[in-house]
Amino acid sequence: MGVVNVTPDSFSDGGVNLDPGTAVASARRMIEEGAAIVDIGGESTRPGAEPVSLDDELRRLVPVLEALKGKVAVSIDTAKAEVARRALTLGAELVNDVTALRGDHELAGVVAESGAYLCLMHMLGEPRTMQDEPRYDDVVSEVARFLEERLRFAVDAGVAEDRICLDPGFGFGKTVEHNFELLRRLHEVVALGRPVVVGSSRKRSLGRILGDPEATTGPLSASLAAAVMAYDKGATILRVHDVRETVEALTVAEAAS
Ligand code: HH2
Repeated sequence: MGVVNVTPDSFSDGGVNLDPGTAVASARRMIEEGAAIVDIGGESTRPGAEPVSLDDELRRLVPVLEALKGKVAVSIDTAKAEVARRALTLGAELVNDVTALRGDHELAGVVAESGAYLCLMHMLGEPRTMQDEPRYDDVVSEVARFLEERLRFAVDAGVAEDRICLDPGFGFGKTVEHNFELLRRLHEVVALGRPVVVGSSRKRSLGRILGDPEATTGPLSASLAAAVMAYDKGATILRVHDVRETVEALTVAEAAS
C-alpha cells in the first residue's frame, strides 16, 4: 500500500503531494513500482496534528480521486463519513480509518452500505495528545483486545467480516518500546484471523531507535528493516512511502522464506 498524503503537514511527506497533479503522478508511479493499492489522505494524523475541516479535506482529495477514478486502486485514509462517501462514489475500494469507527458515528453505515473494504487501526487517544506518556499494562494484548472489539462492532454494523483488515497502529499513542514490542509479537494480532496492516514506514520510532531522541522521522533503511520484520511475522499489507524499495526488500524476504 503506497502512501499519498495530500496535505501540507504530514510528518514525512508534508507538502510533497499537496498539488493535485503531483499527487496523481505519485499515485500512478507507486502502482507502476508495485503497490497493489494507494492510500490517499487529506488530513495529517502526526503527533500534535490539529483536525482538518470537512471542506478542506474534500477540497484536497476530490480532484485527486477524480483523476485516479477507474485507473488506480485507491484506499481513502479518513475518519469522516462524508469524505468516505464521496471517495467511494469516486471509486475508492477501501476505507482506512485510524479511529476504528470511533470518530464519526455514520462511517460504519457508509462502509457497510457500499460493500467496501475497511481497515480498523488501534490508536490510544487522539493525534493532538496521543504521545503524552502513553501507558499500557501489556501493549500487545491491549491492542489485540481493542482490535477484536472493533472488529465485532464493525460486523454488528453490517460490514462483512471478510472485508476487514486490522492494524496495530505503529506510532499512534505508543512509545518506541511499545512499537517494537508490537512488531516483536505481531503474531498475537495476526491470530485474530484477519489480514494485518503495518504502517511503520519512516516513523519517528525508527529514527529514535537509531539514537536520535528528537527524531521526527526514520530513514529508508530502517523502514525497510521494519517492513521485512512485519512481513516475516505475518503482516499482509505494508503501508509505505517508498514503494519501489519496499517491493524489492519484500521480494528478497519472500524468496528466502
Ligand atoms: N499511519 C499514518 C496515517 N494513516 N493508517 C494506517 N492504517 N496505519 C498507519 O500506520 C497509518 C495510517 C501516519 O503516516 P502518514 O500518513 O505518512 O503521515 P500523516 O498522518 O502525518 O499524514
